[in-house]
Amino acid sequence: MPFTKVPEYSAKHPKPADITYEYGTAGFRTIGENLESTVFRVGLLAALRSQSKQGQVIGVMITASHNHERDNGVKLIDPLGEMLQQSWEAYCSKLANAASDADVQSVLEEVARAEKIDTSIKAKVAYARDTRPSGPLLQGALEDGLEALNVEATNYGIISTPQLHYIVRCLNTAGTRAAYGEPTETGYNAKYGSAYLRLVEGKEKPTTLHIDAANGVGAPQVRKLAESINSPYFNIEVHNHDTETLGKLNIDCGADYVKSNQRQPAGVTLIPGGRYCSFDGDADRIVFYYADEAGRFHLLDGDKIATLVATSASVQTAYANGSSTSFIKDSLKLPTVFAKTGVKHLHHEAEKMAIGVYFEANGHGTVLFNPSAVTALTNATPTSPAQADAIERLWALRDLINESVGDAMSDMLLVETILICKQWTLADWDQAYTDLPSRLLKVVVNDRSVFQTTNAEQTLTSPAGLQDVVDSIVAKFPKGRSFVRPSGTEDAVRVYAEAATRHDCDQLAYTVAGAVFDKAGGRGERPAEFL
Ligand code: G16
Repeated sequence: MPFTKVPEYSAKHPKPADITYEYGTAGFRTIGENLESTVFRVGLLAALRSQSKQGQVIGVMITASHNHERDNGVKLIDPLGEMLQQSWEAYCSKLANAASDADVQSVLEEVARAEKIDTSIKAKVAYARDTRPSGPLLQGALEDGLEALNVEATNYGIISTPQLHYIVRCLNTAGTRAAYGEPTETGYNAKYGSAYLRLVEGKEKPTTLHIDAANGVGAPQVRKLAESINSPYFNIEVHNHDTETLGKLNIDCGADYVKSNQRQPAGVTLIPGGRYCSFDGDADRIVFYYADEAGRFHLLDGDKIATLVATSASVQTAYANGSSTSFIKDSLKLPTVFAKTGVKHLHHEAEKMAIGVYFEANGHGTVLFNPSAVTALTNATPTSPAQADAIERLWALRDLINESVGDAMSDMLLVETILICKQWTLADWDQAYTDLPSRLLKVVVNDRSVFQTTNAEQTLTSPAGLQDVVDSIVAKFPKGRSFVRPSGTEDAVRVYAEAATRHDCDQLAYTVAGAVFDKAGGRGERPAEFL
């Protein structure tokens, strides 16, 4: 029987009785030391997922990305490097919550039956982790899960999340017409670095790009990318690169900090005319920023990246600043659609477009070329040297983009390419439109599962009556917009607000957050009253 060894292995990684796990926005996320049983079980499920895909390689990434260092997480990556098919998320949650070691075996049997899995197929898994202190413990648990089901497993070490997505896609497409590249770190750097140079060489060289690496895995990885590119066209200085000292990851730095606080990270002094960007802890998000002559901070977030890149349709979430949506529709005259938060939702919408651009405001996104666009490019016959050059540049552009998932390093090279080709400074790019003032707050409540939403998460359907309260508050503010949704990566409810002025925006955000706290079981400190 394929699963007979499972209970014995499972006994080494007992599930804490009082915790219920849920596969959320980007897999399981919680305090690292509470995740051992879950990561072990994800290893088991990765094996079944691989068998259900006729032995293609499935990825397992251990990371909690932008979250605090004490947190950790784990997610599965499907064969083309995309997020796990959503119908399997329920299996993940069920397995993670199985009460006993025997139940773990029963759930596996149930999944194998439901999905008609041939368990004699050799399962293959590629795994990696970020720099978090709980990483080695969780990696050990994962390896036990893989061993229990005799999986052919490869450890890719400490790499960025998008690098593992890339590697999984490379492994499963090797030797086919869709071959994506060499499934190694070196192959990743060579692919993206050479595409970048093909696009920018011969143009004017950019000035230094200052990178805040959030004291995470992006620091060593972007340095390796720079060594591989080895050109004055990629001249970087890496800040917040301490991955050794405990307590530094994502603290007062990184893309999430910069976006949420709308200020530069600690450890970086902004000089007017300088060029800056921040990665998050696992290097799947990026935001840019600069200081103007008066020293004022200006943020170029995922919305701004989308408008820089968009030549075709785009996908946004409710967090997209209202000004960016108006700019895409009214000035670029491009269609834009809304999806729920989480790149897994945006990715699927973008797949429906010929060239689909999707970015979350937090800096997580990419560009997808669907098969019809690739066929058109393949069949295009140039009738002039200029057309031949344009086609060649489009191929290089496609090679520059990590289509499997949002990727800070690939996105950074994409933005640099566009800025170099247009000869734009960050301030030039920023001119396109002015963001409405916005604010994102967190409210801790007793039970965030009571928060249910519809309309791409912009409208609450539960708790009963709360949406009416939000609507009545919003109505008082010119250009006001606010929504409330439960986070899928943290134990909190998020409140987003934007309005015509900074004062109105903050008042709106804190009033809505206060109403959530009062009417839906707020815990701890009430969101500070805005005066
Ligand atoms: C993850 C997801 C993103 C999402 C973010 C916040 O980011 O990949 O798509 O926007 O969480 O999600 P939530 O508001 O549900 O907590 P990351 O960078 O942490 O992987």
